[in-house]
Amino acid sequence: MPEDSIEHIDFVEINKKAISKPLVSHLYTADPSAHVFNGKIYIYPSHDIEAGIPFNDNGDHFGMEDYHVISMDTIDSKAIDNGVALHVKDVPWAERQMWAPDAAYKNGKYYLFFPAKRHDGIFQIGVAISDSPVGPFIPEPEAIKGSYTIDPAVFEDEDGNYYMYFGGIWGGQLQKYRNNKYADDNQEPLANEPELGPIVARLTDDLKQFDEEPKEIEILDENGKVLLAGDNDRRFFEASWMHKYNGKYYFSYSTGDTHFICYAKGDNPYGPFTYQGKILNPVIGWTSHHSICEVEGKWYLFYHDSSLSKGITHLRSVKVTEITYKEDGSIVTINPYKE
Ligand code: FUB
Repeated sequence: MPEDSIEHIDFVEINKKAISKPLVSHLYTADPSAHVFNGKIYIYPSHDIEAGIPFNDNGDHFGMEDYHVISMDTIDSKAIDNGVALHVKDVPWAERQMWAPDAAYKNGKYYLFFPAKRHDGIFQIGVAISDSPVGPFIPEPEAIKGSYTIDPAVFEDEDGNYYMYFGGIWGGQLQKYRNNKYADDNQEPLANEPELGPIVARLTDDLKQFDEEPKEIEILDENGKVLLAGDNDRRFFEASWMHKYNGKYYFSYSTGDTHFICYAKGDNPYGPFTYQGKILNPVIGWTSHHSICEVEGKWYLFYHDSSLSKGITHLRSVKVTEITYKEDGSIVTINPYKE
């Protein structure tokens, strides 16, 4: 929902209608990446703060400085805040804006992947490592070579390969890149041109680097054509996520300025993916961001909204609700507030 409409919202009413409550309310959390490690649920969110920077289309008001990992024994149990897992002051290459992270587990180690702005204002993606799923995480001294833009999501395929999906337009800077190269003159494509797709790269065995040149992903419409940049209700904006269901690859993402979480399906981790529909209708707040995670045989959507902060775009709260698949593998669209 656009920021200019919040004055007209009755937050007491909307919170009564909300299908789920914030998992934690003593701090603001957003962009939840959920995983089950050793039978327990771990959520890797952004930690929203009031940085005192006015709203703008570059997202400068999202001035986050650290990460806290949230854990839950079961989907219904209390969510525990495990304290600071990584702070920007401990990341040599990063200066500010610790945006949406993700995590992965391999060979006894936990890996936290996170975007941040370098000292020159350009986003890159870094990795930090821990023996514990809740950190503290020790950052690598440099960002991942060849990484750019925001919102890393790391997917472990059944064959043991790990892939990172990333990218986001506007404040996420993806419009400045073509073929993995930055140029200040580059802009968003025109409305009748193909969209800028999300980016994917397989990770090296130690999960510290890309193992290949990142590739742009194609999201196709029902006629097999790449979605157009002007197709704002369906085109990729940010917040990549990948999960596998019944042998198919489900790539999901946010449409940004139209505030939907949508998904597209494919037969391999690189796509192409064919657009299928909406998973989540707009939430209170400008951004929408999610992850999809299987917990004890049921599938859940972790998402956020700004209902607790009464609509303040950059003060969000992580929530969870169950996903329903139809027999044909499609996902039933979720309304975050009951009619
Ligand atoms: O949290 C900052 C940014 O807002 C994320 O990186 C985007 O996905 C959006 O949720």
